[in-house]
Amino acid sequence: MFQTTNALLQDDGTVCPVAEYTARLRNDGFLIIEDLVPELMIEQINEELRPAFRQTPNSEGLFWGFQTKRMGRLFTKAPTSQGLATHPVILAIMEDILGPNCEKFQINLTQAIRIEPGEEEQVLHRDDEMFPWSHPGSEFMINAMWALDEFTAENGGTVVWPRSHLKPVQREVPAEELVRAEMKPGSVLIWLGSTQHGGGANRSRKPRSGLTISYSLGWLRQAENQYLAYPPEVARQFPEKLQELIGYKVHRPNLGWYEGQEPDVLFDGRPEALPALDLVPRDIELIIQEFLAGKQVA
Ligand SMILES: O=C(O)CCC(=O)C(=O)O
Ligand SMILES: [Fe+2]
Repeated sequence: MFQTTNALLQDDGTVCPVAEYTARLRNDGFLIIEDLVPELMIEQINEELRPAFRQTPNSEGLFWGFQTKRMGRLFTKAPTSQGLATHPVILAIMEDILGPNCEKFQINLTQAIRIEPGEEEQVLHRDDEMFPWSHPGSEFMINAMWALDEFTAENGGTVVWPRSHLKPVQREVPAEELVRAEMKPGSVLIWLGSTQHGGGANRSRKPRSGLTISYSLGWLRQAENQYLAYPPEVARQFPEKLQELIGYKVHRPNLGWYEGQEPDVLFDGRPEALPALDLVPRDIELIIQEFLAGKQVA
């Protein structure tokens, strides 16, 4: 795919309307993109996740639920999910909304969520409530939920309160104001960190599985500790863009270095005695240069 500022030219010659997507996201607080990846890719991910789901116990907690399975570290458990994380349409949306407020955005977490039959509705929440900041204001997190099974109103399709990114937090909302995400495997539901939503109750007889990958401003703490989830010996196998997204590149200026270097030096072994480098953006370098030049003249 070829990226312009607000559209992506896709391999089949059609244009993907990123600007339209982000306009809807900013307006409604959420967006569903149908069939963004082929169902075959999702089948592959389901296959890769099968053993891990089998070993994962139900979560325990009033927020995470007792009839729900949740697991992280998805890029190793299901390597095919790496392609969801770096999907050009998703990255273009993140760049448009998060990009202006950071040097680079990052992955905040990966989580496969299987809502089992009988699970109750999750309490409505904003995903970014852990940050001491208020809304409406700028966004610092965005979530992408990929359907691994068909999502329906009955089986636990994510419950979203449209335009709630502009409203105070409210845990009880009249049912007619809520929408339930209904989508096929391969479709993705995207919502802002400030949009109020929750997992749906599963009144069906089969589990509902989804795969979330959330993204945040590159200078925030990540929810899932990416360096423990993917230590250097694991991350060195990943595509370069994914390495950057999980945090193996410095967020300029100076956030996240290792021995004063880009952390991805660790992929080449552990070199001794590295020189500490200025890991600052070009504009800061120029300010320092100008300041020093001025001092010489004086
Ligand atoms: O599983 C879902 O549909 C949403 C879950 C959710 O919002 C969360 O756990 O933060
Ligand atoms: Fe959530």
